[in-house]
Amino acid sequence: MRISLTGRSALLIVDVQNDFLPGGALPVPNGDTVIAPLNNYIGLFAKRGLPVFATRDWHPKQHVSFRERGGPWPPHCVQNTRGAEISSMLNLPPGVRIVDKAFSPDRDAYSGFQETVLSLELHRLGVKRLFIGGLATDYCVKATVIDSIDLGFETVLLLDAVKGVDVNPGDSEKAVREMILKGAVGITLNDVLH
Ligand code: VGL
Ligand code: ZN
Repeated sequence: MRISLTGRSALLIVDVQNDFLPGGALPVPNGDTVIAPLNNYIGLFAKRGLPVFATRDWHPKQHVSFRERGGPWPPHCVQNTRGAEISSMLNLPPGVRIVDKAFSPDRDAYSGFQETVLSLELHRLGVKRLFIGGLATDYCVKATVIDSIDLGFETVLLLDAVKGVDVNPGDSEKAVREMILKGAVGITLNDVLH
């Protein structure tokens, strides 16, 4: 599937934070394998002067999604901790726009669009085609891709730059199928015409 990097394209990197990487509080198995491919995509976008966004899961202490409050997850990505920092291995370009999400103590938000200015900023920049990669395929990537499609963006899923948690075996594959069925275009780096 060949796809063009048009002047109205943007890259969105979802939650590549220390806590979701090996050694973190909620590690995605082999989550670090998304970093090299994402750096390749960042290079393509940066060279063209196209916008790059990065979301952060940005929870207050004692967030509703944490086990101590009956949620499904161990504490992770607590605001202003090292675990919440975006990996320093990611070569974010100057001018990267950071979007924090899931900051309300009593609500979770898997999508980067939920309660953020992301769609407003994308529209302001004239973005029509959104390329999405990062962590985790079966949670925040999936929710972000679905919202992106519902908001009318041509939504491109970076199959070589996503990894899932797979709480149940097969969750990530199932999530990819759902995103494609919904209208996402699944590609790898070789498919990008530039
Ligand atoms: C995520 C679990 C909990 C994600 C965030 O970024 O996919 N997963 N919080
Ligand atoms: Zn979270």
